[in-house]
Amino acid sequence: MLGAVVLTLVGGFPTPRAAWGGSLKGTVVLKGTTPAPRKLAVTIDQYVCGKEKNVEDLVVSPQGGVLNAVVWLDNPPASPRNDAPPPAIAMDQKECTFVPRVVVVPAGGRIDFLNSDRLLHNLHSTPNANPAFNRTQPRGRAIPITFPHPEIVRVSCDLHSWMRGWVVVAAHPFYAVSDAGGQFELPGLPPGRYTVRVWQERLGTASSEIVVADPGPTTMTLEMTAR
Ligand SMILES: [Cu+2]
Repeated sequence: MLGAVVLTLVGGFPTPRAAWGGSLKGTVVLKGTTPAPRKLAVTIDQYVCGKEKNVEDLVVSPQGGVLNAVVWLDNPPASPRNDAPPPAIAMDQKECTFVPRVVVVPAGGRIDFLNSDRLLHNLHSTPNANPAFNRTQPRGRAIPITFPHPEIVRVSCDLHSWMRGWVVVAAHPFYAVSDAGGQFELPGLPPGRYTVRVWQERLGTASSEIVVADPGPTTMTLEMTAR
């Protein structure tokens, strides 16, 4: 996970970078004491899964940066129409872990769920707005699933209780996932005042107001609190 790049969603929507020169760069940080990392013992399928797993529902850098937080604008600028089909995005299962753990897909876009492990997984989710799925998945079988509606969808495997993945279905192009340093970037913004929202699976949500200037980049820190 360390060294992961900032993931910024542009595919499937018009590339906003071409439209406006403003940019919002920021860091998601955990305020206060970082909870100690947790491990859990693995009792089945150790030959693939290993003997223990790190519980990665909250990964914080030594500087307090939060990995895998999803940041978006509550009041996005209007973006030009784009008829290109949304790209396919993959979420793999490796050593009994969803990789990447958090992905953003535009509404109407598709995730190809993969299984690189030499054992059976099961892909299970009961979203609210999107269709539910519960599929057994042998090694090498790709399962494409389309997500029509904006929502945060939790994905799990019934065979390996610790496995957790998140599909964030985006309503517009201005979403980003924070990297291992907690950093994110939302490019292609016109100047203006925005409400920036952040969600992290264990920390919940927070929001903050920011005025984006042109030329940029404008920088901000989004603080989250352990609970
Ligand atoms: Cu599994």
